[in-house]
Amino acid sequence: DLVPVRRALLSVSDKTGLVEFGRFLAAQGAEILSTGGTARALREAGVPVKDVSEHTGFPEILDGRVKTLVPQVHGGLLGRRDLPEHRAQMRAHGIAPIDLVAVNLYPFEATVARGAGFEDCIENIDIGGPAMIRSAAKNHAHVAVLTEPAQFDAVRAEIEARGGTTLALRRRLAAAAYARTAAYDAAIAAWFARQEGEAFPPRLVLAGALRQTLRYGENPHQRAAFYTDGTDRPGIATAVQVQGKELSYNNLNDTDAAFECVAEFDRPAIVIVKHANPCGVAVADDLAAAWDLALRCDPVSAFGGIVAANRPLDAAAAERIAAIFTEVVVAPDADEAARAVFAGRKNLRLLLTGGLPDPAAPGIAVRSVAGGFLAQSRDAGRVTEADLKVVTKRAPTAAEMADLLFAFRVCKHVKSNAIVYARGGATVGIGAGQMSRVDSARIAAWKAEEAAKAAGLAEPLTRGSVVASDAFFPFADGLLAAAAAGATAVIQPGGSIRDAEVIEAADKAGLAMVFTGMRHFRH
Ligand code: 93A
Repeated sequence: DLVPVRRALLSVSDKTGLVEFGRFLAAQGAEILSTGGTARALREAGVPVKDVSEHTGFPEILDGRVKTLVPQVHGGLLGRRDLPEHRAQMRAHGIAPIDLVAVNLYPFEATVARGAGFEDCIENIDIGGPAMIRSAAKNHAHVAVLTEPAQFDAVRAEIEARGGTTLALRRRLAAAAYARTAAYDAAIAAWFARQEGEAFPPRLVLAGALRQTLRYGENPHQRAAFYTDGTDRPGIATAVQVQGKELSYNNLNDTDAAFECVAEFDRPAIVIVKHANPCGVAVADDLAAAWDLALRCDPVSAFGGIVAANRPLDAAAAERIAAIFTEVVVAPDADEAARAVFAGRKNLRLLLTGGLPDPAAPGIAVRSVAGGFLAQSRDAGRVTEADLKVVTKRAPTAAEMADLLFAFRVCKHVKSNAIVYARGGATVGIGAGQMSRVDSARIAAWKAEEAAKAAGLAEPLTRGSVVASDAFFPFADGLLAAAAAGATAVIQPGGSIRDAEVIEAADKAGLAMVFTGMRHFRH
């Protein structure tokens, strides 16, 4: 299965390593065919090369749009050397076999990334290159195909050692080749969809680039990897890990949950996450104060948690955070003093992202189901005071109103059924992921009682709090459970057929209640 390289076709936009590789092939006695710019670069370096147009007897035409899209090239790549019939046809049509192809494509992705105009992007869609890559990869039984400069060395080493390419190497290269053309077309499709003004492409376009292979997935028997989507949206995908152990799948998932939540707030904010749910969220005048308030909500769960901040970390905040066992800290940045504090906690993973995710940014959320994918636009919904409708006799006070909006924004990041109690810019009880809304309300209140006992408080912090519900209360029971826990005001989407009943119960209990008209389910 060894294929010596008698004829090679080199056609590369990125000319890195080209001359060295070409010189090596020429020294092996290979005939080198090349397209315009590649041939020029080789010739200038003194590497013997033949223009593809000379080889095929057909000139490069249409501004280079047709350079290699000819039977002499594709026949030379696709013809089976093991079939006498193929060999006879190739001879009859003057088609010479090509044993190795090195192609890297017009830089479409880079052209888009530098903000080039429509026409420029279109011209940078490579047609001939992917065609050659796909032909050669299909015929990997006889042809080696290289798609990036990083592969030159391995191929060269094998030819030096064995006098040709092995089938095993050619198959590996073919797999990489199809991954490259698939990603290339996905990038083009995603760009086209954006040109058409679609925030949400009708067909799912995954143009992911591998960012990191992970040791395992949610559990040790699952394999996992982390891909970026090419949007460069600040967040986990742009994070630089400053210190600490390797990040796991669960770390990344939890860190994203914390960071996307903390980005919702304008004031200095801290979010602590466990198992993808916030267990403490607070805003305050500075991060250290926000940390103290966030931790108070559920200090037991916060142990071993993930902490996100929406401001560069300073020493005061870092010292507070480092005082308890924390798995990951993520923030836009950290000053020298804060970094020095974390440096003393060797196992703590510190991630700095250079920015915050934009909660209002369009994007796609994907999950898999048996045999398919579910895709939806991100939940970019944000309720403001202007959206609220007061439905009770009593309207919320200004202080209640601020906490209501805060609590509802937290709710968006808590798994449904979500109930969030808040007071003074901090969560004081969070009920997540229950199948019954009234259970979420009770669990949140019970956790607040436990936290109060542990802290030696006379009464739970839910006394005099407000409460947010991610979806409407289907019955009055959940609302009454919140009132029993001491909530004085309620925020919820409304829209239940029993709204009238729920409003009446709120009025009877002296609660103020507002409807958002927007639901924030999250599963
Ligand atoms: O314009 S193309 O789509 N048509 C072609 O026939 C063709 N053949 C090679 N692009 C084509 N290529 C691409 O040209 C290669 O993929 C490579 O990126 C580039 C190399 O051009 P040059 O050698 O002139 O720099």
